[in-house]
Amino acid sequence: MIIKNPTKKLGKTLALVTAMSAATFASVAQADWKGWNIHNTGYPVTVAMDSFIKDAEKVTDGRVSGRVYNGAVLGSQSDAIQMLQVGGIQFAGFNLGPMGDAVPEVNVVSLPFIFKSLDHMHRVMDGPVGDQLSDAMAKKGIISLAWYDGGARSFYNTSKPIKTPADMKGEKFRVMNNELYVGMVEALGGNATPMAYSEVYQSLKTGVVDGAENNWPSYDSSNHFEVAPYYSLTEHLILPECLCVSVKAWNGLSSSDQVAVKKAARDSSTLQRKLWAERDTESRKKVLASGVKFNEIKDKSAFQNAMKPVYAKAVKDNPSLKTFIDQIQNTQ
Ligand code: BDP
Repeated sequence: MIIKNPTKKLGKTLALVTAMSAATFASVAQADWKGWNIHNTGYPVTVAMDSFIKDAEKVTDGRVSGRVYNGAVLGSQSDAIQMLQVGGIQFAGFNLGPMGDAVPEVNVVSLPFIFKSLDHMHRVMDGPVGDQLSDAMAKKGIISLAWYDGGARSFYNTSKPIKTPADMKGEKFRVMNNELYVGMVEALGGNATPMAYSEVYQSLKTGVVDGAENNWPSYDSSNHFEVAPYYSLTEHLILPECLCVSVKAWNGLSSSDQVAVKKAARDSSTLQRKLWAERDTESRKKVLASGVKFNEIKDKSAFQNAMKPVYAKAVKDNPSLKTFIDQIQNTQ
């Protein structure tokens, strides 16, 4: 579901947080951090988040401690973004895709084909653009401590390879919660349904949707490959992920603890990127060996050209994106 009225939704979340037990708040005062994570045990983000919170405890002599709640048991990603903003949870590993509603500047990373490669994304996010996006997030209550990898996302579906945009006609694809992705799929000729990650497997299986899009590790770990065995290498999105902390939790730390916790976050990012590269290869091998029908798209220009109206609309809706687009395109 796209959140049409963020203020109303935020009110609901605030009520939810207020309703949380007093015990929760008492423990938060002792810096007992609750971490939201959408993935399961062993996934690169999960391992890195666990390593971060353990390190944070060590380097702050226990002034920060906590645990990561896997599998989105604390709520959907959109709910978690709002919980982080109001301090209902203290840290999270987020894909930046659904962050556009809360922090419009971040939508620049959701523009299809904006990054030329994973290395290019690293150079951008580890440079001034990444810093400016962090500043924009901080203004909305979210401190981004480090950028994690999320690979390249491609389309997959149940019945046929997507060789050109024409193959998307009549197909319904699940997208993450961001209107920009609805525009992206429609510009390619398909139909789009925003949906929580946890609902996608069943929806593919029962035909509620015909396809979805994701990177190799998530295509593998979600078992979507079992029900949607055609994977077409569009690589239309290279989405960074972030290790984020709520402003409330962050402001509760002394400045020396902030420095130490930030270092723990950066170290976890080094670990995550290494694990990501390994997992990307492993997952690809695994799903291909299990019979996934792989369609490599040598020339992606038809997909890229179809994105012009998506860029135009994004800039019209949010003129500040123009400078970010130029900066990213000018980053070698
Ligand atoms: C995965 C991301 C996760 C997203 C998920 C999705 O790591 O954060 O929520 O895709 O498609 O690759 O919803």
